[in-house]
Amino acid sequence: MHGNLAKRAFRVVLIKPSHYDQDGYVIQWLRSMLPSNSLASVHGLIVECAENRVLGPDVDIQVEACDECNTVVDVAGVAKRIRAAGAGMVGLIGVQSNQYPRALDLGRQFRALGLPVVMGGFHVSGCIAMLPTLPADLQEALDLGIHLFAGEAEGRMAEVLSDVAAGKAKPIYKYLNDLPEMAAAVYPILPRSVVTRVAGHYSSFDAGRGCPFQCSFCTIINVQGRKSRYRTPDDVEAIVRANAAQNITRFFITDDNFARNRNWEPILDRLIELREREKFNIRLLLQVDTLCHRIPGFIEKSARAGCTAIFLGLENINPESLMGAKKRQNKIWEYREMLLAWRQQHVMTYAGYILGFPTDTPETIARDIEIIKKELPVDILEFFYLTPLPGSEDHKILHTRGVPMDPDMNKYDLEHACTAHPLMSKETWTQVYADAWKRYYTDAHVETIMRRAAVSGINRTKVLDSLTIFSGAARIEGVHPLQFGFFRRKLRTQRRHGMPILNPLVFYPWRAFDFLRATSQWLRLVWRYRRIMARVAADPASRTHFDEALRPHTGAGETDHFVEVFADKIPHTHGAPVRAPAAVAAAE
Ligand code: B12
Ligand code: SF4
Repeated sequence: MHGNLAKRAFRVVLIKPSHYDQDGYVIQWLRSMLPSNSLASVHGLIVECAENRVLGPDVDIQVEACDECNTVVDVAGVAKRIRAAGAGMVGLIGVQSNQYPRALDLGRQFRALGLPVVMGGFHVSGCIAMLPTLPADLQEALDLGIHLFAGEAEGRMAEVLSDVAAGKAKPIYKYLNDLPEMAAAVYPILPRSVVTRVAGHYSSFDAGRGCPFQCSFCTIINVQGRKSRYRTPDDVEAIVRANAAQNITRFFITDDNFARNRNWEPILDRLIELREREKFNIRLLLQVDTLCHRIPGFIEKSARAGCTAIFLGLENINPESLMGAKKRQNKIWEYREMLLAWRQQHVMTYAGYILGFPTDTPETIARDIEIIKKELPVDILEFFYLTPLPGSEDHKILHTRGVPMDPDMNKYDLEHACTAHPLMSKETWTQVYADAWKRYYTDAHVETIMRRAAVSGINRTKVLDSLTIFSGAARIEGVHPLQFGFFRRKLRTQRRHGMPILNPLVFYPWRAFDFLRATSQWLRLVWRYRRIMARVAADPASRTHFDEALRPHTGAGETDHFVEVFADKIPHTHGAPVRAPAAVAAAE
């Protein structure tokens, strides 16, 4: 209808920046492992602006999107396409603190070419929400002429585009106190060409935002709020149908805690209908909390709706650490029951485990990992440093007290020690982190996990592939599995600002050696794990495998051994097992 009117174009190029590895090269893969929901959300918003012709009936808004984790950003090419359109802007999307230095470097290059740049995401929002003054790194962006967007962009994108198009964009857009409703919010959808760069062709959407809990290391509650907001089941169905129309039916639902989404049941019912009646081949990856098994029907319906794996914030098994971080909702005496409930539905479990709570020492961490291996039926354990992420209460407190924190945001990826620990030196903490991966992913424990998968009817190949990636990513590639992908790319010229671009004669031999080293380590790991799987498959005992972690509680008041270890640390809240430490000592 507007075709004849359109005389001008405005090109929006959306880039989700990656971050730098320890050598200063962009962490980038041929295929990344997980999709970016921030990119999908902002893409949806620009498409809405284009459909509504918010820049006038004669202006065609064009949009392109890429995730730098799986796509090389050609800065000159982007500039050329925007110039060819006649006008446009670059959007740096969903920038987390660890991605901020990379985002700034990209912004610097685009600004040098005279292009308008707008940046949003958790670093900008978290800092502006929690800190009394603008930190120096955000000021640096403003000095480069980059516009900052704090808060959520639903309902605000038209204003930003109009301001940029008119050359009147504000230095900072601040919408932190005015969180948009999620009912009827624009759909986060990416074109198939962007989604297929993610291994397994996973896309994503958020069925809700905000979380009612109060963990002190978390930034989410300070940016997206503690009041949960939800999409309607109709909207979720529409998102799934729109993706299915492009042959995409696998989704990472990025709600930090889908179990606390008030609409979880009608949403799952809708997905179950799509799967069972219309034969949509839906697969879901969910993030849930450790109390989700108490919600009647939640786990069963998740599995029926296509959930094959969940991420859990187990965080720690020491109640003292959990209380210290205000993670009061994690009840360690219920962990096993919760994990067994998922196993019963053949769903694989990934649990995050944080190292470096104030009372942690190398000995307690080693002890706790051994306890988990023996007593909790979790499949994948992933380790993180306790990190004062900008936007969290922890960060605000350290900042206010003037406690030194690492000034390099690139390190706020939960894989580095960013501040001092009361009991461990930085070297010890770093060693503890490296040792944790080794300690959990021993061949013997990998075999136990495979046997547990066999007896629980969990897809063994899926478990094996995850074990391979989670065991190897940090040790072989030096990156956390959540940042992992397939076939690492290191571009000589894409190096961190201020670091030298190496001579090709130095770079390529180094890169060839680096590639061969990693490839041979991966091949050896894959071969070893395949042999373990073959052994488990061939052993008839696998079908009847049983160990302590798989033993359900049989009677009231019965607890795991590890709960007894921490008996004197368990707060006497409702439902907690009451046991005197002395009695434990006697029992041992
Ligand atoms: C899904 C997710 C991932 C996915 C995908 C990443 C993504 N952003 O989509 C994966 C698994 C890859 C991931 C990994 C990590 N994540 Co993550 N992740 C999330 C999660 C749960 C949801 C992200 C999301 O979709 N949010 C919804 C979108 C819509 O919100 P948004 O990004 O803020 O975008 C809105 C606005 O900011 C704004 N906006 C954003 N960009 C732009 C750009 C422009 C131009 C404009 C105008 C507006 C705008 O508009 C958007 C729509 O409203 C968040 C928590 C959360 N609730 O957000 C953590 C979160 C973003 N992740 C976090 C972290 C720390 C990580 C990791 C570093 C740690 C780890 N090991 O897990 C890794 C490393 C990632 C990497 N280097 O690539 C932190 C970041 C905190 C911080 N200060 O940096 C968060 C906040 C969780 C937390 N622990 O506090 N993550
Ligand atoms: S449960 Fe997760 S999302 Fe909620 S406050 Fe704690 S860390 Fe944040």
